[in-house]
Amino acid sequence: MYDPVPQPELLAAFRAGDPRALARAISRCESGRGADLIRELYPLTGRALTVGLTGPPGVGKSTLSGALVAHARALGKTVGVISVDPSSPFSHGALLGDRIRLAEHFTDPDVFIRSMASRGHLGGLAGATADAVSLMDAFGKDVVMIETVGVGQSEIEIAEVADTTLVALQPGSGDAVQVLKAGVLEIADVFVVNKSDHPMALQLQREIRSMMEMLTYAGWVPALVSTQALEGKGVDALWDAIVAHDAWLRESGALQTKRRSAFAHRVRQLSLGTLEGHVEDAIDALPTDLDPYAAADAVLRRFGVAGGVQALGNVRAHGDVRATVKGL
Ligand SMILES: Nc1nc2c(ncn2[C@@H]2O[C@H](COP(=O)(O)OP(=O)(O)OP(=O)(O)O)[C@@H](O)[C@H]2O)c(=O)[nH]1
Ligand SMILES: [Mg+2]
Repeated sequence: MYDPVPQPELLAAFRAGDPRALARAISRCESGRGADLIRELYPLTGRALTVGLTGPPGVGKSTLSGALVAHARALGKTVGVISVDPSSPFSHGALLGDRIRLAEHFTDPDVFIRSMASRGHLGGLAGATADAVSLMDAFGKDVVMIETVGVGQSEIEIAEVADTTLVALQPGSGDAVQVLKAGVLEIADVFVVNKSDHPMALQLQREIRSMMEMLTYAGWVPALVSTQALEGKGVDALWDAIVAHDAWLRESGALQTKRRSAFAHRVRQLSLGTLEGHVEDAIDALPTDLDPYAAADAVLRRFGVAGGVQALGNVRAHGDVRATVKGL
């Protein structure tokens, strides 16, 4: 996409609070040309309350987002909403649905809503989405919410993007079991039982409590809130739980640790994403007569990894491949 606005003009408009500049900045990051913008604006980040909201399809995430936006606006806070669609960049149905559910906020200049696809960007969810969060934060939004559909990696990754992660579940759907399977239990700072008007709502609450009993929590114990997003019921309690978690993060010092880990995750995703491309190129260029280890050595030598595959082998023996990745 041709984007004719030069960087200095874009930055000036961004700093002047022009929402079109924010939109354009996000697009630039989405198309992989955002490094210079992020470099300029990164010092302005770190102030927003960032809230990730994940859960299975149809649980009511967008309705909840809408209700939370209304709540935050009533408190005088400016809000950014990022709706991530991990399935496909062309899922207009979902976007249309979100448009309807968030419709009342589209005309509010203090609410900025953006849908984006998580696939096809350098760094995955943590790449494009984290850039968008940074931009909304730098733009001065008090609250930034990120909605992702809970299918696989993206719902786990949201915990690396947001300070506070909400996991929404709905009664009568076997959601609790799904959550256990997918490893989502560990990322929830707040469990939201939405559709509390459903007859199985209490049952789901009990299931979540007994799942939580299987874990030992060192610091924060996840809050459990039930909501009826359509009616806005329980949204005040949900907001209070978000604020309580944020306060705990700040008071306990966990915020710093969490942000450092989020930063590392982002850098790792960006560099590994780039490296992967280079590795593919190097593999394409290999002679055909090498065994796999010699070939990998040749590839690794191109990136200056002393010791080649042997280095990885040593670490693998210690059962920690990640350490090698970190040590690269
Ligand atoms: N009964 C009941 N229905 C609700 C409630 N909250 C949301 N819904 C309905 O549930 C359906 C799905 O809501 P969405 O907000 O689109 O759910 P979502 O999780 O964003 O869905 P995807 O983005 O497609 O994964 C809609 O028809 C909502 O009207 C609630 O508290 N009670
Ligand atoms: Mg939705």
